Amino acid sequence: MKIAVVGATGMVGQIMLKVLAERDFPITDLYPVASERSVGKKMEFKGKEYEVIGLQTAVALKPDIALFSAGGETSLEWAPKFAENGTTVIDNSSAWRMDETKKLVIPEINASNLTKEDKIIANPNCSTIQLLMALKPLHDKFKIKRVVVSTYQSITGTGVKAVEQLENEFNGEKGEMAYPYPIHKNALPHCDVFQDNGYTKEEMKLTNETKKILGDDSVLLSATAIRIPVVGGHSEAVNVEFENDFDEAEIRKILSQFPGITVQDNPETNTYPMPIYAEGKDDVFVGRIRRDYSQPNTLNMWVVADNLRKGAATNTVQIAEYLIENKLV
Ligand code: 2RA
Repeated sequence: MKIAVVGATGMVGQIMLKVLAERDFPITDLYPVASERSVGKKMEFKGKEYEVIGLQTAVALKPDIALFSAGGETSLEWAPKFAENGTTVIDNSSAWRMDETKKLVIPEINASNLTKEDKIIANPNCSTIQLLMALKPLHDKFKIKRVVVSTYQSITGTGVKAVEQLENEFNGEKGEMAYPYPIHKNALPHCDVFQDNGYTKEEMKLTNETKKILGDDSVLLSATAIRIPVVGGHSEAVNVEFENDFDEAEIRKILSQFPGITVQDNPETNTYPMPIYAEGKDDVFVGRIRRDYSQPNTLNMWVVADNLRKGAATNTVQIAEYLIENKLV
């Protein structure tokens, strides 16, 4: 397979290359693609040296699949150019997620909807992916009525500048600010930009993408997205009300049996998911599973995942693997 990685020099792009190598993805030709200022840079992949190329050059090479993590503007302009040239694009930006002609895919949930005609496929937002991995199997069994979720998001979701801001603040040094306030010893109720309705774009992504992936506009969701000074992954406190009552043991069994989920849940041994241990792994970790006794048919749980892996790079690569396995490219 001829594979382009667009945004290859970025944080997610680098993790995509790492995941491609780890999973021994069937690559005959690799095209690391980045902005003009990075063209000509050298990078190593599986012991071989590659030169970064520009977008126009990459389109002309007609890769079979292009894995994008280069921001919404680049995706809006260049994904169609790749697609018109026969390349299947899997995009990590928010550019195509709510486009009704594009599919929003978590392989364990809805990859079976994909066809050869899907030439631009959207990867959901990181906080959506881990949430839906936990919600989907429960929705199928108990029908979700309403979700209230608070996220505790890693600074790696913002990018390198945020990681550098935390390091500088930890070391008592001045530096460029990724956030309007210090992040060291702090929590910012502010991920992405505020909308007119008082919610941030990050919070509305959870609301809108959840409905699209479940294919059910009746599902209600209210989110608060918080940035905290951790690097290993995103954590989410999830309160979910079902149309129907449930049995806790059955909840655990359903989650344990869902591919890509690991249940870590035993208060007697202080067993629960934490970002420090989720980092570098591809599973979504679920714990603190307990009935919400304040209202009927309602459950609390805690969901943690590496936002750069299952939340972005690994989910993208898994979609590409599905396309190959099902001869859709
Ligand atoms: C964040 N989910 O964490 C967003 C973008 N990666 O900032």
